Formats: sequence, structure tokens, C-alpha cells
Amino acid sequence: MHDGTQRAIMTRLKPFTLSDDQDDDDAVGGDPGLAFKVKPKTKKPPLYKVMLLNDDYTPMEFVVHVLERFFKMTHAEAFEIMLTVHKKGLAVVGVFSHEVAETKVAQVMDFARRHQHPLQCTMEKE
Ligand code: TYC
Repeated sequence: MHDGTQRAIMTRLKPFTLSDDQDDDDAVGGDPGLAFKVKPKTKKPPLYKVMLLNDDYTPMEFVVHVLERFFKMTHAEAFEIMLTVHKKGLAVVGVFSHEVAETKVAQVMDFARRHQHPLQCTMEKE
């Protein structure tokens, strides 16, 4: 699950009669009351927004560096997103699988802690 693989779902059909559904293309077996079809169902894995939160102490240049380093942004992109966080309080900096989002959050939080900045990074299901 959660990996985009196909799951076969057994779907019960209404008993069919001669007047409807005469092609029998979705019926398996001879007993109408026990007719099933196999419906392949694709399930997309959930995605998670990774967000940076504003604070009054983390230097702007540090946030720009974080965005370049961990989110592969250009300097111009990073500067723009940093300013959005500074003005609005937070911004989504990327959307990832659960595992990648968790790794990004941990990397940013660890990097900020090591540099003694209070920068906060969180994730939320999209
Ligand atoms: N508000 C900070 C300052 O004025 C800059 C900042 C931007 C901090 C974005 C955190 O996620 C952040 N130095």
C-alpha cells in the first residue's frame, strides 16, 4: 500500500438477467447471485507539504542557505520564499512523499539546531 501498486478489489455485482448486461463481460462464473468482477484500483500515495515557519531570530541568509541546500532552490527562488515566510509567517517549501518529507524536516531541524537558530520546519498531509 501507499506505493502506487494496483490492488484487486472484488466488487459484488447485482444479479443479472437476460434483459440487462447481456454481454457478460464482467461476470465470472455461472451463478448470477455470485457474480463478481475484479476492478483494478490504483491508489496514489499521500503527499506531504513541508513548511518553514517564521521567527524573529533566525538570520535571513541562514534561511536562504537552508532553502538552497535542502530544497535545491536557486538563490533567487530561495530569497523569494524566505521573504514570503518572513512576511506571511510560513510558506510551503516543497511537497514530497511521507518518507522524503520526514527526512527534509529532520535535516532542516538538525541543521538549525547545530547553528543554534530557532528555525522551525514542519510537515502536513496535503
Ligand atoms: N524573520 C527573520 C528575521 O527577520 C527571518 C526569517 C525568515 C526567519 C524565514 C525564519 O523561516 C524564516 N531575521
